[in-house]
Amino acid sequence: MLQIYGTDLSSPANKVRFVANFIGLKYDYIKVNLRAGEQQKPEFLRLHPAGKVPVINDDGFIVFESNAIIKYLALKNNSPLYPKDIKEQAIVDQWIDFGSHHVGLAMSKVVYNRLFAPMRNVSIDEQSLKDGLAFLDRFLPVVDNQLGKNKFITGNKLTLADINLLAVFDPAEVSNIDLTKYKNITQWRNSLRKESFYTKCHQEYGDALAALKK
Ligand SMILES: N[C@@H](CCC(=O)N[C@@H](CS)C(=O)NCC(=O)O)C(=O)O
Repeated sequence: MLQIYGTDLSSPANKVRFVANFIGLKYDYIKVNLRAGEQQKPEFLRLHPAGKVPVINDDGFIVFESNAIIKYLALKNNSPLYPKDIKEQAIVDQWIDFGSHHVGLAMSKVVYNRLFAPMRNVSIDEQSLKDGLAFLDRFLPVVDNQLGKNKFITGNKLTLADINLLAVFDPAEVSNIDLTKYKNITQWRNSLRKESFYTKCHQEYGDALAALKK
């Protein structure tokens, strides 16, 4: 059976579970305790040489990097989440890359400094936080504008580009990032977060954080 290695506070790992749930795949979810350093154990480094989640093991076929994994799962299962037409696929790739390399990178600077650094008693990098917030101010209107044109990010069909961004935005509230001023993002996000592919993982990202603090 498909194995997904992840952890509840990892947006890239949750993204893989959202996609697997959407497609309707059966899988074992194997939690890797990053705080305990399990990702650096030799057996895990055999799956991911840099010791990161997510990784999948699909009957002996190992893949890491969440975007590579979700494309593999969608293609293998003939899912409309990743269209086969090369032009449609290029547009989905375009928004996946924009979502990860621009919005995701900006989010991660803020999330790291406001959520993970305090959790680990590590000092905050004020410049990195400032950069992250400035990039969000620049890129979020682009996403909001795009979502004002269509129901989903690339058109009228849900694709991997939406699920990628949904995962990227997941830690917004717990990191004090106000998305409510972006009306289209908020509407799109609220409706996707009601879907079972999402609620099978959590009601919201804050659940995973609350569970950790228990
Ligand atoms: N670009 C990677 C990001 C993977 C990543 O950074 N994972 C983090 C958790 S969100 C991790 O495993 N960190 C553990 C470590 O670096 O030791 C992806 O999309 O899969």
